[in-house]
Amino acid sequence: MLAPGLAALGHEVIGADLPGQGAEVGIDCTDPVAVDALVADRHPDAVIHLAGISDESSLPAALQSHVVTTGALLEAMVRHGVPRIVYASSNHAVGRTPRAEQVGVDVEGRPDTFYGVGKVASEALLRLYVDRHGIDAVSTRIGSFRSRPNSRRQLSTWLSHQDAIRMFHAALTTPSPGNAVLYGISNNTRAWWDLEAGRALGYHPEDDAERFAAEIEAVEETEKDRAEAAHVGGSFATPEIERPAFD
Ligand code: 15L
Repeated sequence: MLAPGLAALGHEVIGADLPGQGAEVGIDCTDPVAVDALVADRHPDAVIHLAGISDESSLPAALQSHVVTTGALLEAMVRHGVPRIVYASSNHAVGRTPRAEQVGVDVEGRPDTFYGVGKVASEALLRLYVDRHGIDAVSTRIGSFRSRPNSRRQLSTWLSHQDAIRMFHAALTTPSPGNAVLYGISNNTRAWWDLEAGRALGYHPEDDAERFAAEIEAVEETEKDRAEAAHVGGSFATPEIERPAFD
């Protein structure tokens, strides 16, 4: 979805994924040697890092999947002079934050899962490389990336496909962001994450989950809906997802 969307805005996109997944380049981003060879060979202007387990896992798997991949990409970028990375972080980096009117990008890292820990640690790694090497890094704390919202929580957290394209385009093209963080949600009437940081970077979302509200609210509110409403991270901040750190 993202690759053709960015191509339509004039970007030349090289897609990379695990071998056998149908991407132009088959690569395991946890392998720093392979990542280095790819960056040296194709020398992109920027990296968009979407690789990683998108759900909860063991602690070692989360660290490998989120932090080691980010480290491999950053090392290769610095070695080969690639100046910018846009990172798919997540709302789960701050998922244990109680729901408030507006959650800004400056709230403390407060993960709700090992997945969230991986995102906080990756954001910290980006910060280190910005400070050490002067690269630009934009962490997009993505909400619920879906073709449409499917729950009460997602009336607040939805990120539409078209807004995701707008968001990554802005993060790639905004002048000199340094180390920046934004919330990756659409222009939702019920948003509780502050969109100002994104707007300052040129991200102007156009979709609003509200047009699905009547349909979603026609179904009776469940216990799960109520539990999801307590914290930013929704179900990731409930006891059902808790698991031991090690398999
Ligand atoms: C995420 O970061 C996850 O990758 C996805 O599975 C959803 O849980 C999403 O956040 C969300 O919060 O809705």
